[in-house]
Amino acid sequence: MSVESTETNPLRALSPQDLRAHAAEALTRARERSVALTSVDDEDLVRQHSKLMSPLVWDLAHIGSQEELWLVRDVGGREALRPDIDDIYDAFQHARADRPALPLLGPEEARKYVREVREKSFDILETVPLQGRRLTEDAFAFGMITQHEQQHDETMLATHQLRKGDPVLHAPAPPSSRSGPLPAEVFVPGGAFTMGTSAEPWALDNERPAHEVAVEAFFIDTAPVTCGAYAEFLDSGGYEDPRWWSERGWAYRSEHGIDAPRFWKREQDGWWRTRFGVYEKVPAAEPVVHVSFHEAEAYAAWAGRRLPTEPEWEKAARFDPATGRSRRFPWGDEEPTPDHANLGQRHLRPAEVGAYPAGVSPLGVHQLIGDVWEWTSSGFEAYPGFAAFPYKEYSEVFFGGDYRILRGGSFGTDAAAIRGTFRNWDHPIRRQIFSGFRCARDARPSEVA
Ligand code: AVJ
Ligand code: FE
Repeated sequence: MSVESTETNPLRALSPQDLRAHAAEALTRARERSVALTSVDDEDLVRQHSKLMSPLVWDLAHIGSQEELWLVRDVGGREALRPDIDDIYDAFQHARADRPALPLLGPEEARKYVREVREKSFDILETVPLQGRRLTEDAFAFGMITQHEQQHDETMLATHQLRKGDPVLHAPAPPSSRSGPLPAEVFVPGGAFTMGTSAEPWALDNERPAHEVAVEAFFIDTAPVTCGAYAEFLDSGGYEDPRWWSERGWAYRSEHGIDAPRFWKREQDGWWRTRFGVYEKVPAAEPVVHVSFHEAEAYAAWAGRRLPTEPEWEKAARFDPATGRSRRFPWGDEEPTPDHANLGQRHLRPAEVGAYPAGVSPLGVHQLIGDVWEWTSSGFEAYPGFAAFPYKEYSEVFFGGDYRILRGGSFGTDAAAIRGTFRNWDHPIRRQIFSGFRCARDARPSEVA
């Protein structure tokens, strides 16, 4: 089987002018979102809403700082605007919990700083040659910085979810199910497939290179595990029974008094949750969100199943049995549209299972992209042939650490920051992120045929 063809590189078809326009548009969309997420009272901007998160005003200036570093100084070769604040906004220098105590730029200063950096970036984007240097080939650095801003926008959205008080974010409800009843699981044939990418222009270093991976035949859930199914686990005493939990998971649950997904509360008439300041009944048909890896793993054990490995998840999402090729997205090679997936904070919640029939994979798996990040059982490791680019601190320093891979993006992930190959990772105890999961199981010999 051949590895992916470079014909699928969608930016190679653009003229240099169109490529510049495309990058400018992506940067602008990210900035509109950052502005929306930071259009809150100054007090809300500088406060630390949770020890797990930075003050929003840190994220904002950090977005500008990374952009200054890569687009203004490196790509543009221009002089530093604010070399004095490099340290404050270096995520490796200060843990989130310590960031409020730093001499941060104030709200107006931070807004002015990111505006000034952006003006210079646009100036550079207009004139810098988009060839001859790997950083600017396919406008990669502009894509990388767009994704960085969108990733912090998702982080800021998680901060909003932790914020107490009346709602400040508003969005229409996502579509309801547009499918009939779905089969519980989908069969994925065994054999090699192409994992990762060498052709995707804005793929980050950890997604590269494309390589063959063999996977045994398995079954994967057609859709993410719903709140309704998860509530059955809860209501049958699943959180009180160590049988379902790993040793670490049980210790974590016991030490932290974890007794339901984050933001859930048991009322007389069932489960309720707080969602961006709204208190509401938990919707049974929606994918469960705000669970840790340990909780996902315990649910899977209770259900007599397991979490998918990272290669299994990617094969379910990308493998086309008709051609043997791996697609960019489950639905094909086209960029996501609102019909394909619940992405980009267009809605402030996951959509019901069955809401995106246009986004289904060739094998029939639903909602792999959008709605909720999906925990896999895999740790974060380099692909064979990995090379850090353009800096070790994006991926390489995290390889082999205490992380689990999450795939597919959530309702809070922008289309610019997700694709079939995109890899996210976090500590197995994390659940303030928009994390859910689906289950898998080995195929029995009699089922392989
Ligand atoms: C890839 C989502 C784990 O948000 O910590 C942002 C992305 N890296 N700034 C994160 C990132 C540097 C990263 N994740
Ligand atoms: Fe960052």
